[in-house]
Amino acid sequence: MNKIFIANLLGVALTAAVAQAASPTISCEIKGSNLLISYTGTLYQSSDAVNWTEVKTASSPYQIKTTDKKLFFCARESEGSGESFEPGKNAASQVKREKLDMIWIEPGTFTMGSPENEVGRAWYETPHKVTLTSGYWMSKYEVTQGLYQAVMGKNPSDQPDPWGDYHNIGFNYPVYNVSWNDAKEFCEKLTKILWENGTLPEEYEYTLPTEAQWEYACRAGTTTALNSGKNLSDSTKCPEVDEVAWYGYNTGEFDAHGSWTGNGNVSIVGKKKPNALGLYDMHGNVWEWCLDWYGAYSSSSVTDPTGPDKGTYRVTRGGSWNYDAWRCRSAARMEWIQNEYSTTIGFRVVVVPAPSKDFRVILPQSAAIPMIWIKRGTFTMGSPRDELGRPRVKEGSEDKEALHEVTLSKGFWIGKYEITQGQYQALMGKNPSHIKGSNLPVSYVSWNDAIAFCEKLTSTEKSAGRLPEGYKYTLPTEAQWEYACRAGTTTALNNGKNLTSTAACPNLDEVGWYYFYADGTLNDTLHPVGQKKPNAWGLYDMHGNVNEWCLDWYGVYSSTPVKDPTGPATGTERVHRGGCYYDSANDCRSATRWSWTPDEKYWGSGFRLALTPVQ
Ligand SMILES: [Ca+2]
Ligand SMILES: [Ca+2]
Repeated sequence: MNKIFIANLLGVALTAAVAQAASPTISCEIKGSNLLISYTGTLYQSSDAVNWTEVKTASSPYQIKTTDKKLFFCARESEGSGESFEPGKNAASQVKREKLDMIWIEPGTFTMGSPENEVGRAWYETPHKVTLTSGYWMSKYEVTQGLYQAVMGKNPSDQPDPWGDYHNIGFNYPVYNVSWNDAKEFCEKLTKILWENGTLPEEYEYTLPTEAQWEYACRAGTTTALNSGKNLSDSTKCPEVDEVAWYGYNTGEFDAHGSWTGNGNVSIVGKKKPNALGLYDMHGNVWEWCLDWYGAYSSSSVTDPTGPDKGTYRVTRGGSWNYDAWRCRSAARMEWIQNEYSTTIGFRVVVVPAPSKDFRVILPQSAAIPMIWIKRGTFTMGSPRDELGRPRVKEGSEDKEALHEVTLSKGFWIGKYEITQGQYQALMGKNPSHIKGSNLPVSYVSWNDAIAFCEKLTSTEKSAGRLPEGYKYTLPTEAQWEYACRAGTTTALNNGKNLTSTAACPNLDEVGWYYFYADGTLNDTLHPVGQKKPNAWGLYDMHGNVNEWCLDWYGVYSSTPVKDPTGPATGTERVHRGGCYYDSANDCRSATRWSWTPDEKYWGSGFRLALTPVQ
């Protein structure tokens, strides 16, 4: 695994609000493999949004390759260093490509909390063994004002504290005046931008570190009060803390009674000694929001702790520029209300696997409907002309399964199984199926019946507060159905195989219930869902068992690429997919299309649920 995670932000175009007429301007444009930067004033560049150098040879428009390592640009009226770039004031910034250095943290076990004899410790730092089973990436620096501005388009540090005092403003200072909610919003927006650019895999996300991830990364193997391997010689003013942190006694002063006398301030990130992993300012400068609710530690060993399920306060770590030495120790903890903000709190980010988006809808009588998340993507819908079992195309007539490229621009959820009779009974209070069994797929339902089920589920889940605004339960579109069925395959069947026969076919027998059993005898019944092999995305019975209603009216396919197709606006028959228990092999292929009028029903008509954004 790469030790350094590099995030390239392509096409993020955010211009700082220019407050004064004299302020410089900057804009970027990608032309082919070049990045064109037009600006007024002096141009500066940076590879990490922290260390800046003037581009002395540049004149506007300045052209570089998009692969150039210097990826962060700003323009300023005259010469200056990074700390004097004030977002929205004397400097304008635009980020076309941004590189954010993230440091890889190996999984491992450590002792969280502090030993009884540690100078400056607090009673609630109970030492206990913590194992982190997964590695993660952590940002080298606290999130800077420049980075926050680039992502959020504003700089909250440009505001006075409750006493009317301003603190340091500049690209390279850590962002402050951000609540836990603001920090989470930043992570979500950064994740979304990178997902949309395709530069962050959808399985990963930016978020805040858990408290355990924070302390483990901070310690970098040390067991002392500080990540330099040293302990505190004094709990207030302390030379060992001064080596690694901006804190009360090197940014301002406390008087002899321990009262803060003011004059302190945040400092530029990365100026104190880093820890063994290369992380800066884990001690001091700004407190850093962690993901967890604040709670008492376990005294026994724990694995991948995430804090209490709920709480009143969120955790911050590391101390800050206006606190005593003891507050800046690796084990020191502090709690704040999550919408509170202060000039002393900022954050840093981690990249972790995104939580699984799969979930279960729980119906009354404990009938759960497992739903699988299907990522957006592009696939070829239809079947090649030489696929065994496909309808032959007569000269001048419609090719029912014409190959064409389909892009689904949004992910969606789809049922892992066909809707069962138990689930149908639990929600609708009846069971229309001709062969009964709670684990059998519901059959003998019309398109109208299936839609009624979806509408009732949407309304009950919405009133229970379990369905986010803007989403509804529905049937998959025909394109969503085939995309989910194929799960990346281009063959007649979703196990990557083609048919060997249009009637009895051992390849189909692996993945679906159809008219022939493996021994050649005839199948005349429904089978419990989930007994055949699932496809690569974990979906069962896409081939056979019951035929599955789709949302669309039946229509002729486009011959050109299409995005998010939903079928014709009107029609007489609705699409049905996958074939059923009494169909032949050729009728159960991934590309096979069926259609029936919306009020028709028969022994093999069932459906599968989808959850999608309301169009
Ligand atoms: Ca810090
Ligand atoms: Ca089926």
